[in-house]
Amino acid sequence: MERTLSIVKPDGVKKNLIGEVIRRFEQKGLRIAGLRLINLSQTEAKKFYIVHKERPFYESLTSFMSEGPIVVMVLEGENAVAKVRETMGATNFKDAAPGTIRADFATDIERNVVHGSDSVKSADYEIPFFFSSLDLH
Ligand code: 3AN
Repeated sequence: MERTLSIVKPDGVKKNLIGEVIRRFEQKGLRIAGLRLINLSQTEAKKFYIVHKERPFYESLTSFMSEGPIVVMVLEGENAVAKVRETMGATNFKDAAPGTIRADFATDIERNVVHGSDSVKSADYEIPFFFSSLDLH
């Protein structure tokens, strides 16, 4: 059993895709262990994306992630990290496999609807960033 963090990003929330994203994860057999609708400040977004601090898109990415509400969720199941990444599709929607969330809904490499931890190690940082153990079921 594995846990991973996923986010419906501000563009996904604006496009009314919260339900669609959750439906796709549930269809893969993943269980929701925690779920919240929140607003991130850019300072918090910078902390969350600290691994990207040297990348040229760091400012722009963190500004985007704080432009509107996001849904943060913890998904649980066998191979949860890989299953979420598979369901999301490649970072660049142009490379994303047909039928993935990003292939179907992303419009931009940055505004790509959804986030998912890229490893168990990342999930171990990202889950407690948003959820205390009491919030997880
Ligand atoms: P993923 O979300 O697929 O794991 P990462 O971790 O490489 O991709 O990048 C984190 C986020 O940064 C992406 N989801 C996307 O919003 C943004 N991003 C990644 N690469 C670029 C890029 N070349 N230009 C602009 N934004 C990018």
